[in-house]
Amino acid sequence: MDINNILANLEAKHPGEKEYLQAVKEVLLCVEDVYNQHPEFEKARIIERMVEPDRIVTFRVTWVDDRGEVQNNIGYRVQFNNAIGPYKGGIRFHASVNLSILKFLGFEQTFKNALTTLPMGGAKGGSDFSPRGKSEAEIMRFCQAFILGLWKNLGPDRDVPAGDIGVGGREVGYMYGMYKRLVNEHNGAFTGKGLDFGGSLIRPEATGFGALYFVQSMLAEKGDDIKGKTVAVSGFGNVAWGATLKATELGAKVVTISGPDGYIYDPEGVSGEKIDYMLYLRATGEDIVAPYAEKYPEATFYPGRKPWEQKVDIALPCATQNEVDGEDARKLVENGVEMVAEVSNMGCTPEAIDTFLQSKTIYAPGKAVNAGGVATSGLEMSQNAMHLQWTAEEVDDKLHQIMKNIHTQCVKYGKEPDGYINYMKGANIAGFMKVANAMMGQGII
Ligand code: 2IT
Repeated sequence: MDINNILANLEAKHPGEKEYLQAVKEVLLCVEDVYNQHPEFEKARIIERMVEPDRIVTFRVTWVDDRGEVQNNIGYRVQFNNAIGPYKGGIRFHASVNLSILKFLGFEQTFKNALTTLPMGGAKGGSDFSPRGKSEAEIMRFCQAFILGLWKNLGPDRDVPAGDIGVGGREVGYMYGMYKRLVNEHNGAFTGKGLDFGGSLIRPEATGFGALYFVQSMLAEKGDDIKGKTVAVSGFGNVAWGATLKATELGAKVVTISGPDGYIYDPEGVSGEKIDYMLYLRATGEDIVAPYAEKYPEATFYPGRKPWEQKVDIALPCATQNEVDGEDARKLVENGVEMVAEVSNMGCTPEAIDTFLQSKTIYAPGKAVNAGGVATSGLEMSQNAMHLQWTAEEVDDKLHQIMKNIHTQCVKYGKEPDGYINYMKGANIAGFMKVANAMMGQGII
């Protein structure tokens, strides 16, 4: 495989799609060696077929705001790859959403979903709609208008969306409600639904819980334990909440959370009612964390800064892509961070990852660490298909097993001769091999 040639061709076809090209480059660099050991892959042009989405749906979303004014947004669904199962992946509502971001997310999702071992292909969707400051009624009307543009492409065996940034249980409920009305079927074509209409127990917690199970495995691999560790978390949404909840339950101390306005340092730890307060902060819809330091005076608010300047044992980026850059990584390493587990998708820039790998700091990528979210979505699909509901313990046990298994796959493909585990390489190779083999088995299509 000539990586430079493939990337140059992609760049010429999709100029300026920097997040997408970044995600593709990372995977290609990791799988180059195994790919070259399989001439049949090259013959079938597996890489060229895998880096291009199967299909992209783009649509106008028109809705009326509370002042009676007509608003227009763009909606997208990137159906990336369905070699392993129906298209599956979240919907993101954020002002920054564009095709490059959704293509990178759909590409990553394909390998992540393969790692879960459940039958799910990869997809991602969303809109440049910003939920910040919108009323409940505006959110509902937007969700309904979004589904009007997308519903024909969805279905439990076709494409199953869920939440992501800006889309939680409330938005999934509104979207699924409109979808159900249009197809006249209660078929579970969304995951992350409310518990009263087909949702799975533990799905809200799953991304954060799964991430901490993965961190436990990483620590156990080096004969260590999470008890007493200090943890820096970024973000304050659903993922940061679940991670903080489980880290605290396991005996670690989470000392930071963050928002677009800056970060909070709480030396006493974000625990107990403070974890619930994150949910309250999120529900205000203002997208700021500053009020935490007013409510809890032991905490300090650092406006416009990121938590990676604090000395901690474990760093858990839980906010968004490229939130840890080279300089942040250098600060973390200088302060002796023991491990960095990305819970956000592609949370670290390539420069940050290089800094971790060169200093032999343990680093694991989002597609492994955060796979518990979509894995539990897969479990929700199973429950819907069987028309039953598992207990929280059943779902949590399965999630635990899945995360352990992903860790084992990463070690299998990522262990280097000196014993250092390159989790990025391990996750990318394991995910790639499964997707490649599934595509090979289904012919040239
Ligand atoms: O990035 C992700 O894996 C998600 N936003 C969850 C996707 C899903 O289908 O549950």
